[in-house]
Amino acid sequence: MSSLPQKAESCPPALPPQGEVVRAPVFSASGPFAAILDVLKHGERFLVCSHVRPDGDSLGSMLALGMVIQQMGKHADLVSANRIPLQYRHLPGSDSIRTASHIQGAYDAAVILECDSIKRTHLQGLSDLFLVNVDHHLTGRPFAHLNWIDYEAASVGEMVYRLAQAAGARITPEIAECLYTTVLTDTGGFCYGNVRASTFAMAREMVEAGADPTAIAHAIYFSSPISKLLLLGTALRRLKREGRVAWLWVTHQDMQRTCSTEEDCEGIVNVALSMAQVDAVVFLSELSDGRVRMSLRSKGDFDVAAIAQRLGGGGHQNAAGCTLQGAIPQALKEVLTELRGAIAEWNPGPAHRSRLK
Ligand SMILES: [Mn+2]
Repeated sequence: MSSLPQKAESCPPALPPQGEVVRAPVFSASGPFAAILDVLKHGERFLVCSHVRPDGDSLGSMLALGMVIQQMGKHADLVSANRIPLQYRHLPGSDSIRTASHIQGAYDAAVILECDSIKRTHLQGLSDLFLVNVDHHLTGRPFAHLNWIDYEAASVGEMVYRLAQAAGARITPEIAECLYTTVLTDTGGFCYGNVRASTFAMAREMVEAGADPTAIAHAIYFSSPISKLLLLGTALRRLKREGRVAWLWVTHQDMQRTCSTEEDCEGIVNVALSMAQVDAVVFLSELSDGRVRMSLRSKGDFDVAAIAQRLGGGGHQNAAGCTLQGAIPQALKEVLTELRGAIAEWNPGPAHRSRLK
C-alpha cells in the first residue's frame, strides 16, 4: 500500500465550538481522526461504502457521511454490493446508494465503513484507491492507509457524528434520522452491552436535531413482510436448547417455500436470544451458493466475536457472524463445538453472575 499523502499530516484538526462537550479523540492533534478530517477537507471526490449485506449502521453511516461531504461542497458516491433491505429504504437519500460490484472512476479517497478488510465490501476496484477505514468492531483491522478504529463507539454512526461535528457540518433532520438509526440498530434497540450514557446523549441530540424515534422504530421493527414471519416460524420450530446455548436454522428450501429472501433472515437470531437462561445463540441459514451463513448473539460478557473469528468471521462481543463452506449439519457441528467449549470455560463477570440464577 502506498504511504500516507503529505497533505494529510499537514493540517491541524478543526476545534469544536466552544462550550460544546465533545469526546477526547476530536481534540487529538494527530492520529487518524485528524488525518481523516484533513483528507475530507482537501479532497473533492469521495467514494463511501460499507460491508456486504448492509445493516442499519452501515447504511445510516454511509448516508450521513455522504450528506456531510456534500455540505462541505464536495462530491460523494455511495456504493453497496447489495440492494438496500426493505426496512431501511425509508432512510433519507437511500435511493442515492448505487448497487454495484465494481468501482470505477477517480476518487481522492474511498471511505470504508464497518469493515475489517476490502474483501468484506464485496466491491472490486477499491485497492487502487487511497483507503480510509472507519470501524468499531472488536475484530477490526488496520487494512487501509488511514485507520480509525474505536471499539468504544456504539455505532460507526457515532464516529461519523464526531467527524461531522469537527467538520462544522449542520446536523440536518435527514442526517439526524440516519445517525439515530445507526445507534438504534447497532445497540439492538438500546439493549446490548455497548450502550453507554453517551449513546443516549447522542440519541437525544439526534432527536433534538429532528429524528423521529417512533417513526424510525416503526419502519425498522414493525414493517416486516409476511414472508419474514413465516420464515421465523419455520426457524422457531427447529429451536433447540442445551444448557445456556440455543440454535436454530433455515434451509434454502425453507426460504423458497415461504417466498422469503436472505434479507428475511435478519433478526431471527435475536428472537431466540430472548429465551431465559440462554446466553448464546447461533442462527444458521443456507445461502443460494450452498454456503452457510451464521449469526451469533450473546448476552452480557460472553464473547461471540472470538468464536466467529476462529471460524473466519468477526464482529462484536454480543453480535458476530461468519460464513462457512458446506452443509448445515457440518457447520452446526463446528460452531457448537466452539460454543460448548467457550461456555464451559466462561467465567462470567459479577453483573452477569447475578442474572444467571
Ligand atoms: Mn456497526
